[in-house]
Amino acid sequence: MARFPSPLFLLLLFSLLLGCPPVGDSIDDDDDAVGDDDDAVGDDDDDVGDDDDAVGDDDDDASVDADNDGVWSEDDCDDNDASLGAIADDADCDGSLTADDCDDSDPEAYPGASEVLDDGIDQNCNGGDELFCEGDFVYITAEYCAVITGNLQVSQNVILENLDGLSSLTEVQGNVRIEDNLALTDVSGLSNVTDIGGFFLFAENPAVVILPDLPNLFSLGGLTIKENANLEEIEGFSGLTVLDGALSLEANFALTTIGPIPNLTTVDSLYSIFNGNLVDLSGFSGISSVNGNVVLRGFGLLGDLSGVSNLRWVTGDIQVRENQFLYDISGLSNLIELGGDLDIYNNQQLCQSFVDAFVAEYGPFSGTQQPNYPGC
Ligand SMILES: [Ca+2]
Ligand SMILES: [Ca+2]
Ligand SMILES: [Ca+2]
Ligand SMILES: [Ca+2]
Repeated sequence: MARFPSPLFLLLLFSLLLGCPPVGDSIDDDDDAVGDDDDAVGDDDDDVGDDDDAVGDDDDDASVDADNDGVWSEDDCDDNDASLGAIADDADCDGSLTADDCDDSDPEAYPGASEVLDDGIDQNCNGGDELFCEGDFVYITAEYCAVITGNLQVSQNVILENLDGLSSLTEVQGNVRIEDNLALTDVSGLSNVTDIGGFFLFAENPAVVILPDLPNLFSLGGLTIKENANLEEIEGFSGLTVLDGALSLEANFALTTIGPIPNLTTVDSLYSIFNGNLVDLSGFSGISSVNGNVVLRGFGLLGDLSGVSNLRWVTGDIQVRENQFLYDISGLSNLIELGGDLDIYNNQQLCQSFVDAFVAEYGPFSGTQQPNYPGC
C-alpha cells in the first residue's frame, strides 16, 4: 500500500519553503537536543531562559533578573553575579561604586586594586601611581614609593605626626630608620611593608605610646626598638617570620607589654636591656634558637623567665643580670645547648641557692653565676 507523508510533515515542509518560522512543531531546530518551544513569539532558540513574552526577543529583556539581585539584566553589570550591581551605579562594572571609584571608566582601577608600578595610572585609588624607587629616600621623597632599593630614613622631623605618606611602601631593600621624631604618634602608615632587607631601627620617638602590629611584615634584617621614652606597648609582629639579625629592645623605660611574635623561631641575638617596666616576656615565646647572645638585663618588675621557656639552642652567652625582682630562672630549663657562658648575677631577689641548684642540675656552665640574693 502506498505511503503518504503525514499532514504535519507537509505543513512543516510548506512553512520552510515559504521561509516562515516553524510554528508549534516538535523539531529541535538548533540541534542541541533541548526542546525548542517554537511558538513564534520571538524565539532565538538559544534555550536560555526563553520567556516568550514577545518583547524582543534575545532573552535579556527587562523582565529577567537571573542572579536575583534586584537589577534587571539590561541594567546589570553581570546578571550571573549577584555581587555586581547596576551599571548606573558602577559604570565600569568593577565592583566599586561610582562615588568610590577613582576612575569609573577603568575597570582595572578601584580601591584595593593591584598596582602596576611606574605606569602613570593610579590603580588602587590612593592618589597616585606607585613607584619603584632606586636609591636612598627620606619621608618627603618616599611618598608613593612601593619599593625602595636603598635606605629609608625618617628622622629629626619635629612636625611629622604619622607615617601615612608611606602607605604605598611594601619593600625596603636597605635599612629603615625611624628616629628622633618629636611629634610622631602614629606608625600605622608602615602597615603595608612586607620586607626590610636591612635593619629596622625605631628609636627616640618620644610621643609614640603604642607601636602597632605590622601584620604584613614578614622579613627583617634586624630589629631594634630603643629609647622611646613613652612607649608602653609593642603590639607584636604577627606576621614576622624571618629575622636575619638581632632582636633588641633597649631602654624603653615605660614599656610594659610586648605582644606575640608567633612565627619567629630564630634570631641572631636577643636583647632586652633596661626595659624596667616590662613584666612579661611571652612575646618571645616562639623563639627556640638564638645564633648569638641572649641578654636579659635591667628589669625592674619581671619575676620569672617563663616567656623564654621555649629557648633550646643558644650559640653564644646567656646573661641574666641586674633584675631587681627576678626570683625564678626555671624558664631556662629547656635549654638543650649553650655554646657560651651562663652569666647569672646581681639579681637582688634571686636566691643564690636556686641558682646553684639550677647549675647543678643542668650544668656545668662556664661563666659567672654569683652573687645573687644570699638570704634563702
Ligand atoms: Ca540581576
Ligand atoms: Ca566602578
Ligand atoms: Ca574603576
Ligand atoms: Ca600604577
